[in-house]
Amino acid sequence: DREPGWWRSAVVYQVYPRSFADSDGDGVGDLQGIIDHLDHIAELGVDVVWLSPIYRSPQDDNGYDISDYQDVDPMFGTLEDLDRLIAAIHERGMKLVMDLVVNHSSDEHPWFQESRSGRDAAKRDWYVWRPPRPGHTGGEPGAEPTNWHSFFSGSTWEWDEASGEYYLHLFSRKQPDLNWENPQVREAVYAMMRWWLDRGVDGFRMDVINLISKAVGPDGELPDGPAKPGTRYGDGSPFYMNGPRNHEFLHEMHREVYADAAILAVAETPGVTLEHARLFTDPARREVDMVFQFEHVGLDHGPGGKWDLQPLSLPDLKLNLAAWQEGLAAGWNSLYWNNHDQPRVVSRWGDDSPEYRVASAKTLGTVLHMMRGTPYVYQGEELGMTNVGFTSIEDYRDIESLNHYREQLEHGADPADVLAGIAPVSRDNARTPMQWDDSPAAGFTTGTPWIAVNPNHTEVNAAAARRDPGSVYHHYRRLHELRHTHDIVVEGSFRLLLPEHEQVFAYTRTLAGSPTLLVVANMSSEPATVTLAGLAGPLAGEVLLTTHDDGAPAAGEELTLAPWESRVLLG
Ligand code: ISL
Repeated sequence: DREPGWWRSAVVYQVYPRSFADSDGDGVGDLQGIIDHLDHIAELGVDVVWLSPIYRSPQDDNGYDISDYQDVDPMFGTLEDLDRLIAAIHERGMKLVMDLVVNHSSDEHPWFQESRSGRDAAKRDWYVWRPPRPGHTGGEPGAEPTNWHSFFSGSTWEWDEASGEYYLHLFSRKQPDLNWENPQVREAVYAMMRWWLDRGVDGFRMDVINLISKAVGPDGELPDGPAKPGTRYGDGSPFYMNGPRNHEFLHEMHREVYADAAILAVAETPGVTLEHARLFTDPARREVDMVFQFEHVGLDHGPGGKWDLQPLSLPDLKLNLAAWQEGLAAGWNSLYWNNHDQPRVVSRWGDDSPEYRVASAKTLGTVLHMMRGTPYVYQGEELGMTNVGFTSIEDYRDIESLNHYREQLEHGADPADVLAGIAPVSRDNARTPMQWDDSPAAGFTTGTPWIAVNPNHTEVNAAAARRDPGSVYHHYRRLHELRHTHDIVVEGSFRLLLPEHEQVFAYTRTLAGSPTLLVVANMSSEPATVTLAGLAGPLAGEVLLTTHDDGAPAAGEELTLAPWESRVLLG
């Protein structure tokens, strides 16, 4: 019952199972917890649930290190629980997208166990093994085959004393990269994907799928990258991002797995350019339906990268999103502020003070959801959940934050400075437990949560939000309703207005045979006045959605907005 292109009018809700709902009191979320709370998701009016990994895993990177692709980790439940979840999702008219993590596996996967057993092992070539740098002894600093810096700090190469070679891991040493050059690897992945489709899932979110093709030379050589400031490593990304055979591999996957299945295939693609995104998503090329691009979530990174967060320039954000709206006008965008890797948007680009938290969360939602593409809502975003504000390294759980802290201290950095860099951006901001109610563990668990609950759950929680018609939750519900009732929200062409304005994000959507849709949003904590030339009609049109019921009327082409006020108008 999947029509081709069904995802164009869909809204996706991401569940991070570990932090969503714990049904058995062990402090970790599980599949039964998701089943118990499915009505919260269904009543929000979303169409698709995307589940972060629930597969068997040593949990070095919270499940993004998989040791069995065809089983559920006991921490989350059983395959039978998953079958019940799939059925419960389908019963409510929703679909299920699974995370697909095949750039790497766990080092505890039987494939890797076999591969590391010796240089002549049958599966040796399923992973990326290389000898030490010529003239060096394996295991000594500087002997790594390339100078690449891992996403999770340190080298991307781990020395394996027993078999006398290094293996590649772009992420943690417990996440060895699979060798996509080997056709047996690709066939094993495709077979596994077909098995999941037969089990009833409706799509895949493909983890770092634009890192699978490494720029391997004719003799297997991999080049050094340019030096990375502040580390003793180099940037290897030119040799593994959007690599030489990336499109070929995705085209092959499409042909071998889902050519006729009308699934949702969304590629997570850090470092993707608009040019590559066009190729990945061009329907004629038969690769994937849409990509997650990372340019907009990199705009506030300073010279020191993500740990050096800077204030956002609104004109930069508008220009960037407009470039993607226009650049993929013939294709399709995914739209997101949040996921399990990003800090909470209301703290990052909104105003999480008691005065403006609700209005800024709503306005951020409006600006994103009225664009062209498929919106993704991350659990808790619909409540306006905020960053957690941890002050001690003991509070953190995320391997990326912990490794960065350790690496910086080794380089002599001041611990307080490093902590200050981590706090606003750590992935753990997204991973504190879902706030269901105002009870001590926020209704997430009857036990001790694996990571601390945000203390503001006494105010910010689902029970309170569902009772309050003025909540972020009900605003998101209306945004989803607009997408489902107005073709122009799905298909209309996008045009940015007032690109230089420092406070206001405004744009139109137009569609033949429809009045113009106008979005005008004050993205600041000060009042703002704008003149929208030629738009007096839409400004005086029907109000489809607003954050402030008592907003000032437009005076011709001029409008004054309260702090964080936004309006969606049709006229
Ligand atoms: O989180 C990031 C920056 O803080 C990204 O660089 C992130 O590591 C990158 O987008 C890849 O993310 C995905 O693959 C990782 C996993 O840790 C992330 O949770 C996942 O979303 C490795 O599987």
